[in-house]
Amino acid sequence: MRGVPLAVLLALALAACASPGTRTIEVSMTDALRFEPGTIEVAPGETVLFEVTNDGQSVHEFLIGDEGEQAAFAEEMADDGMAHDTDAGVSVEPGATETFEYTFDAGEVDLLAGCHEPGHYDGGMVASITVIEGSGGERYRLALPMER
Ligand SMILES: [Cu+2]
Repeated sequence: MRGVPLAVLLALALAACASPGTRTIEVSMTDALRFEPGTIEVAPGETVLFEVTNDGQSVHEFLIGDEGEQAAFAEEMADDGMAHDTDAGVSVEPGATETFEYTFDAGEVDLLAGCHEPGHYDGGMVASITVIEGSGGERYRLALPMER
């Protein structure tokens, strides 16, 4: 370590800590009323960048919530017929891609992602999201590059 300025060591240590290693998950939505992938596993407390692409001809949405929240989304859609634009997800025009970040709380289990365009959710346009200890491990490897 002699001859290496302390400031350089500190900078390296900070750089290592500053990398949150946010995982990106690509999701495709189709007019077959399906999400691909249909099941997603995340770690407690993990922040995921969702990259949601609409591969269909009609508008689709990707909204994260438990069963009660999905019911509320459906009700809102029935009330005003407006596509949603919330922290819980995105509404995506045909052929477009939207991104959003979502952090999964440690206490959340058995979440769903649903599309609430008329008839889509009931038609099976729902994906399951499971918060599992030990999944999404990449972020820990990425966050600790100096331990190799
Ligand atoms: Cu849809």
